[in-house]
Amino acid sequence: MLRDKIRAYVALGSNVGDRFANLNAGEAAVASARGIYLDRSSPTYESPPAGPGDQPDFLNRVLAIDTWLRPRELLEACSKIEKDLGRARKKAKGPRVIDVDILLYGDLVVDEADLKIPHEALTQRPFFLKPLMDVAGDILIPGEGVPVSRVLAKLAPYELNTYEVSY
Ligand code: PH2
Ligand code: MG
Ligand code: MG
Repeated sequence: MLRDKIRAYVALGSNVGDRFANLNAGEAAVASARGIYLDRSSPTYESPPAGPGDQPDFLNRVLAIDTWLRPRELLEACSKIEKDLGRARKKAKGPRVIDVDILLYGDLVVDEADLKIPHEALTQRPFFLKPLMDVAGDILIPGEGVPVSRVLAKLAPYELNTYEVSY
């Protein structure tokens, strides 16, 4: 049976090598993956590392996709793209050539050991929320019932340190 397509949002991150080229390669790989249609791509943002601070600044971008893949199939597709682009699994939250994270999958909420949707850090990370707003508008975050703008406003008293860049 044919499956419906689901609107999902995927975040790209890189802080090793030619970060901008790495995001472009990640985006191209997402666009050409089976079962994924790339609809929109956000501007690119630069920010200091969240988590361990002894690593270079990151570039991040968010992609709006339509996908016929189920959540776990999408996760596998993201991991495959990371592997194909030379990502080595090392330190948690450490430096990486490319990170491909599922932020949202329709209005689905998944809370499993190896798969959390929405992304477990979505509401703490301006480098996810700002580009998400760019491609999704002010959508409600599934499970939270709160619009992206409200979450960003709560983070605003702190230095957001997340700036749009172009190379
Ligand atoms: N990803 C991490 C850890 N820290 N910091 C920024 N600024 N951007 C990221 O994408 C990022 C991070 C682990 O995935
Ligand atoms: Mg990540
Ligand atoms: Mg990841």
